[in-house]
Amino acid sequence: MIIKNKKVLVVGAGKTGTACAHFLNQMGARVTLADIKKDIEMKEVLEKFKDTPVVVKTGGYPDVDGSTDLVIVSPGVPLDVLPIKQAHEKGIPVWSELELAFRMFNAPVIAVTGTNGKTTTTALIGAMFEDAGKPVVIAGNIGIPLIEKVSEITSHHVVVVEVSSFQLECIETFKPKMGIVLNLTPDHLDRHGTLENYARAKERIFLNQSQGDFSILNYDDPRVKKMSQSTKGEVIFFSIKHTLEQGAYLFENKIYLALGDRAVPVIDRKDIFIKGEHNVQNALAAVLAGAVMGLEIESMSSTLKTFKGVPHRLEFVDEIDGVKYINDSKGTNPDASIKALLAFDEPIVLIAGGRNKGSDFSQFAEIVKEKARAVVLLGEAADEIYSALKEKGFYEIYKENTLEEAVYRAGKIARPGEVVLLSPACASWDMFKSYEERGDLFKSLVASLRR
Ligand code: UMA
Repeated sequence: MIIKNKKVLVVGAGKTGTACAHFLNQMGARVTLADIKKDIEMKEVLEKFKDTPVVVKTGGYPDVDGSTDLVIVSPGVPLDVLPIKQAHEKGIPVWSELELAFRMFNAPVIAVTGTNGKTTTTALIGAMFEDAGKPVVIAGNIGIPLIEKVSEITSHHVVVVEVSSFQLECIETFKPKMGIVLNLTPDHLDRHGTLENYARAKERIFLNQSQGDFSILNYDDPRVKKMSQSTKGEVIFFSIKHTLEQGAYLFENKIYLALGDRAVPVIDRKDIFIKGEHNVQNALAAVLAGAVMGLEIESMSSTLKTFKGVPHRLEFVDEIDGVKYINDSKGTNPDASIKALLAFDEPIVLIAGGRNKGSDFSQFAEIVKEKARAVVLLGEAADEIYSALKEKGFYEIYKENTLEEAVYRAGKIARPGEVVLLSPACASWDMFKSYEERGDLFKSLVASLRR
């Protein structure tokens, strides 16, 4: 589609929407950027576009009539909002930013999705390419809209992009050279309704794949394994539990790569810098992706020894009076926080709670009982988590109103040799703009405990 002079409505004016509006305006489109937020909350956006032809509509959306050529929907905007419905009725294309960006460059894409681990895996694959001296662009749900990067991409680049179920819902031609699905556990059910719908959205990563493309799947996750039936790409599995004839697997605590007719060792599990079983899984997927795309084993193994992970994901903050403080603000669903809890041998004082995205907390409560000595709860879901914990017979629970109070409380309770872990099992949106804002505040509160 030629963008010049097209009338485009961009719905949602967060990171994605503003980046799309900026890009489309530069391409000569006639852009309206709309958001439900009122003027007062949109000062920055209004300021950014004030001297441009982009029309910023606040406090709601304009009607989509027959003169609109294209609607771009931000990932956080549900698809039942009026302008999207109107566009569908009139046969006007509705794309995610991922679809728009994909149409703007010509380079192979490695797309990573899954419920948990996708940010770490995306960053890890990106680091492997960087360390090997190959031109790479890293973007997507990781926090940098891909559209912001398209001008940098040449045909020599590899584009590593983290994609969410929300972004995949509105693709049309998006066709990654390599699609990776790491795992699938309940998340975003408030938006997708059922786990089946959520899985279907994730599976769209393979929608346009054909011969010559690769579908990398987790052999140990039955829902993900089953996706092998719905892709036309070449399926390659990774597994932590099974020795595979082809693919990447863990055997006697070593990562092996079996491509073609021989299996070669890549790295000892203990030498991988980022800890936890879930990170072995992420490493398996990354090694497989890198090897298929031509990276040397030695180079990937050296990256695995040095890659420090991503901020807000099991991020070490400080050790004060023998207590380690860990920021896992990216633990925005029970499964992610279970993985965080399991990554420690020390007793844990857990800070949890926030906005529940439709998850059930019973399994989370079981693991909390096993791994935590005390829990400090906050946010909208505090009562729900409280009940789930009590049901499992866990009573060492404190409730606080703010993150500040929660951190001070945790600092008081924690004994030398213990870990204070912020891993909320919930989204941040009841109290913060993003999990990044929540994690950053946690880090500065921990710093203030030192003073
Ligand atoms: N808005 C509306 N109408 C609505 C809902 C929201 O107008 O019905 C407006 C809000 O008022 C706000 C804007 O939309 O101004 C926010 O848009 P957005 O929620 O799509 O957020 P962005 O800032 O564009 O960030 C998005 C991703 N956010 C979500 O998917 C919720 C970011 O992923 C991503 O990093 C960024 O694009 C760049 O690609 C965050 C995330 O939480 C990290 N993702 C989920 C996850 O990882 O589990 C999917």
